[in-house]
Amino acid sequence: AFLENVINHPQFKSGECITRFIDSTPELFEFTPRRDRATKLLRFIGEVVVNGSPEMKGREAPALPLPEPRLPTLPRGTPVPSGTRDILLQCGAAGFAQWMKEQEQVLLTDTTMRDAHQSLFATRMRTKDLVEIAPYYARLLPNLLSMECWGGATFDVAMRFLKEDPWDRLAQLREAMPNLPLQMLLRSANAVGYTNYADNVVQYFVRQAAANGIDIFRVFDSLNSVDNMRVAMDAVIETGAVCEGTICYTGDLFDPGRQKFNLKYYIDMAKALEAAGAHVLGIKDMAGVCKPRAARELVRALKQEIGLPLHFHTHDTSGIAAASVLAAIEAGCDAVDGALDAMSGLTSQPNLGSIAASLAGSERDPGIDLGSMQMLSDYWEDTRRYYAPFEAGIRSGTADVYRHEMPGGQYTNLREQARALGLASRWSEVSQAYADVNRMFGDIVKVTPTSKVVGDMALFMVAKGLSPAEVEDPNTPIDFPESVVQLFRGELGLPPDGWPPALQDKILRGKPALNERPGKSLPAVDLEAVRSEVGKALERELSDRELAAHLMYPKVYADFVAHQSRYGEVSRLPTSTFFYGLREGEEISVEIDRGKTLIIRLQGRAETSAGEKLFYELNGQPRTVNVDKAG
Ligand code: 3PY
Ligand code: ZN
Repeated sequence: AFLENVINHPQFKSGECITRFIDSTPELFEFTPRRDRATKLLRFIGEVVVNGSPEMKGREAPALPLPEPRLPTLPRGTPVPSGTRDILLQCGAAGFAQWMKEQEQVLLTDTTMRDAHQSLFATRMRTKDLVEIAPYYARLLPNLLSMECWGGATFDVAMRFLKEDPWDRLAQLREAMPNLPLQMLLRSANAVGYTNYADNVVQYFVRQAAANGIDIFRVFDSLNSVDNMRVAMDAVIETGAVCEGTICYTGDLFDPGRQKFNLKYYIDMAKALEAAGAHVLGIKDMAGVCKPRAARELVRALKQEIGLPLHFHTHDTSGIAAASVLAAIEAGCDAVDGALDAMSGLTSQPNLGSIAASLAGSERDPGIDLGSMQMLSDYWEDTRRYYAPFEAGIRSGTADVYRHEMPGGQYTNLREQARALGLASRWSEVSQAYADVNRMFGDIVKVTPTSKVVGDMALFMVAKGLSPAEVEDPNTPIDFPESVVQLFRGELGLPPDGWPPALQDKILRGKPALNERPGKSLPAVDLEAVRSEVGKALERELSDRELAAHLMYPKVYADFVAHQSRYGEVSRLPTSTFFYGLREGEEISVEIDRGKTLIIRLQGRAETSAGEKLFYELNGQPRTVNVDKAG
């Protein structure tokens, strides 16, 4: 089969040098799938060694080698104890919510596997690093309310940058933590994307997520429109999973000059979510602007007005978020979010270990073992070092967050975008522009994806030197960014009080705007037609999960599939190899399947006319790979 492949190959027929031809033509080896998989990975590693990871452009690698992350020590064969998920499986979603309300101790959600790395290092944590520690969570912290580990930006980033399958991540985490509820963040009609999808696409996505292991869906809308949340919420409830209907907190409850987001606003929204069938009420303070006094008052009022358990989420951008969490707990909040020590603080969640320690011995003592939390945090401390190039470099909390109100997950990204546009030294102008844009847009909720539009407009204004007065002046012509036009057309939904009419007229220039939720007019997608069309293009049958990935991100998904077919399952590589390649003499083991391991060693490198020849040892056998230098 090999010879036949060689003889018939067009490059061979054209007379290209045979060794180079074989090295650079891995499709010849397709008759042995295992060897082929190894070849693809060797090629990927070679590309990173010679040309660097595209992910690392403009970033500085840490000093290598880094120490192996410390894993907790547990006696061999420690069984998985029963945990919170067993309660959910026994009682169902409504019974679980009732159980939450009846607990005297405060319940804790660990966000380390989702929001913490999304907010600290651009969502770059790889599946391998999550799955490695997951079995220890199952054994050490079985009483956590949940592990937030999926959704938000992770779906996109997994495929786009990490070249791994987000569904595979979910499956592996599900298997490793059978006793813990897995929680995801769902952007209502935007699902895990940045735009509203057709209703049946949202429903299909929710069904796949539930079928593949999500127990708790935190559903929010980026304009706090309950109308826009209904389709997603109904779909979640139908699967039997827990629906955490969520209000996004913004503004300042106690600012007399800012009455739009007052107590009544939040209570009305909470009542609407309760009426819509939510099992739990989420309070999502995505920017970390809910001051302690506001948290106390909000929780007290919501506890009085609605019957759902409350789950409080905030970010530590200001540096005092733990005070808000403790205030919420004192006021009777049933559950709170935090990240383990080494992944907490700054734009991430406040420190879960410290929150637990400060409550120890009190009425609301979460009853979580502090030593176990410390061991898990040690792992994160070491693992975080591998992602140092993606960190934002901020070193302290900032009270400026009360002015700009940027979500924790956006703050560092926007700073990076500003830097890329040469505006790094003008950050305080960007943050002022962000606040100005919010005011011009009518004072809106800013969270993915509306926060992205506000950020686009703020950068646009600073880059072009535009003042708010010029933006609002009907006689100053402005070519608004496309995302702003889409927002004002209503493509992300409608704020409950509509858009400021004069600015909307200026932006839309007479083009029509939607006056109801986008899903109402988006035609249903013929899912089976799409499945067969995409399957044809990829020359294989599309699974339900693959179809869902395509529906969210057609182009990103197609690029991911192309990457996989050229380079194989790169998610199996150690993180150091994935980002930084191999050093000469370095050896790694890569489990490509359960029980099937490749031992890869880079023996040496030699220059060639086009690039480099890499000499590997693969399971003790010599292998060479030629890599062209990137142009
Ligand atoms: C997301 O939508 O990804 C968020 O984290 C919003 O806070
Ligand atoms: Zn968050």
